[in-house]
Amino acid sequence: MNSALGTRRCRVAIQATWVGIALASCTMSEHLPAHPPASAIGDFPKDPMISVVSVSGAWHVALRTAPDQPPTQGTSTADLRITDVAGYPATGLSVTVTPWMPAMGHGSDQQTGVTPMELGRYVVDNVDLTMAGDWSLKLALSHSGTQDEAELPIHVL
Ligand SMILES: [Cu+2]
Repeated sequence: MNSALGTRRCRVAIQATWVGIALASCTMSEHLPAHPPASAIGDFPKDPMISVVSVSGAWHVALRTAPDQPPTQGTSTADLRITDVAGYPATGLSVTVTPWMPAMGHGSDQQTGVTPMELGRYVVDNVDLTMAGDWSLKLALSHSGTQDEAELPIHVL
């Protein structure tokens, strides 16, 4: 028995196992994301749909939406790009986002998830706009213990 050959066979078998696992996980991932992770979403429109200034005046917030801008009824992803008054990216903010329909006094059943990205960019998953009409995204912004708010009006088609 050639032991070197035996070792090689074993190594090939291990590699084949890993390839099998990799293939299996690739196949599985095709079925996963109804809501892909924020980090996987790159395609927002070049121009923001709207830009607002926070209540205190400290932050400028630009909103983009995907897959449609303006968003259609259903679940969207929002991209917030936040800068300070001098135009520098606002990194390290704590951001929460609540969809709200002011005229009807209700929000949505789903909770949004906010993922901080590079350069003052915050991607908001699971923005569930359950009806057509006028909504607003209510933002709570917290930085170094200072609280602030902003509101982004959205007309949902
Ligand atoms: Cu409503």
